[in-house]
Amino acid sequence: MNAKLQRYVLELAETFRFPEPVFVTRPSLPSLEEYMQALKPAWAQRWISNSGCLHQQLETELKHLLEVPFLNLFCNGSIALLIVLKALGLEKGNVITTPFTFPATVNVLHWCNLQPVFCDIQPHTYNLNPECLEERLTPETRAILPVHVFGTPCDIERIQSIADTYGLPVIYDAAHAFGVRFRGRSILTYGTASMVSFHATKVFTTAEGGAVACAQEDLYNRMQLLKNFGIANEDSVVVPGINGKMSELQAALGLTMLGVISSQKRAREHIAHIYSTRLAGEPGITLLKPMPNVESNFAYFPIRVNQEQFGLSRDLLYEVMKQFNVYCRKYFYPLCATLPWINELKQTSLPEAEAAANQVLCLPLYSDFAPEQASIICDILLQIGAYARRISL
Ligand code: T4K
Repeated sequence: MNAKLQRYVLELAETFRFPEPVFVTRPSLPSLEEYMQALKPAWAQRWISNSGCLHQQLETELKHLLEVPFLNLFCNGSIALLIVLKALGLEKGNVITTPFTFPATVNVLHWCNLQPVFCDIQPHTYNLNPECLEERLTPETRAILPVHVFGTPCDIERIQSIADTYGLPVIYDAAHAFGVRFRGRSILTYGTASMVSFHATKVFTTAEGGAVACAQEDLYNRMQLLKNFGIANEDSVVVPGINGKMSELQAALGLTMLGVISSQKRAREHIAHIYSTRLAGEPGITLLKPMPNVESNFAYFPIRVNQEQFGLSRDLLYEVMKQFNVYCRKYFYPLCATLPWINELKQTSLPEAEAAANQVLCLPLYSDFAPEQASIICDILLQIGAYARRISL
């Protein structure tokens, strides 16, 4: 870091450094007493996994809340995605997906012996660009796996129309999209199936966990078998399944979260509003624009940093923020197309995804993050940017 900037950062940190580390997210947990209360039925029955009463209750409640015909719970989102691909019989060939995602999306394809074929992204949503989709189709294409990145819905209608033309299933990685609605409908009702993650960093959490929503009962039943070793009954094991089950301890946490998700969402919205208002118009910082017909879940707050206009690169800003005890995240860097076991960049030009991977930074956003803290983050960003431009780093 340039010596002048370092001196300025140290000076500014005397006023603005947070006493405790501020992470990109934190799970908002119920009290321990509430959690213990929720666990009581499992303890009473000494039934702590394998579709116990809490698991059943959570599955039913989430199915209603998320307005989906069928919903299957899993031990985590990655296994959920793996199992839905297996349940759809996708075992070889190509799957078109986005490179701008968490490694889980493409690693799951790798585990299923499916070759990811990357499609570039739309710069204004960070989602797979359907305009590039058709040119990536080949006779080897078996499915489309788009991601609702940061909870922003993909161009669902265009993707579905291409999928229908070529008779392909669309499996949405909706890991970030719990509770998002598009055109008055739950986002999870679109496509052949959607996977949502309940990891500790997500807006609805079971510590580790996830679910797949789908409209077909037979797909639900196949996933049911695959997540329980393929066991149909005590005398027959009918498919080579795996253990993908959610435990009662996870389900109990989920049940306690159900009562607070609306208020938590309002709190996140308030933080997002502070960031949006204060950072709008800042040179070199681009925010995601709210989309029409979308009810957001305010899961992430990505900003895009243009080095020339802001004065600092995204990577330098990330380092500078650490000096204020603020741990932002470079979601999603490195680009999945560059992972050594995937390395598809050689064949594909992905300029928008590469630029996003080098410029996007997620700011802290969670429901008990104080609005005053969000304001301080804005103060830091604005002052650092103004200084960097003044001394033209
Ligand atoms: N598809 C997509 C598009 C995904 O983004 C993900 C997961 C998946 C699929 C797979 O779903 P799961 O199999 O995970 O259900 C985090 C999460 O681990 C990961 O679930 C998530 N996406 C990804 C976007 O974020 P990391 O490597 O950033 O996690 P970590 O442990 O560094 O946590 C981030 C921050 O959260 C920490 O700095 C502090 C805070 N934190 C974390 C944990 C675990 C807490 O405050 N408490 C905690 O318990 O990946």
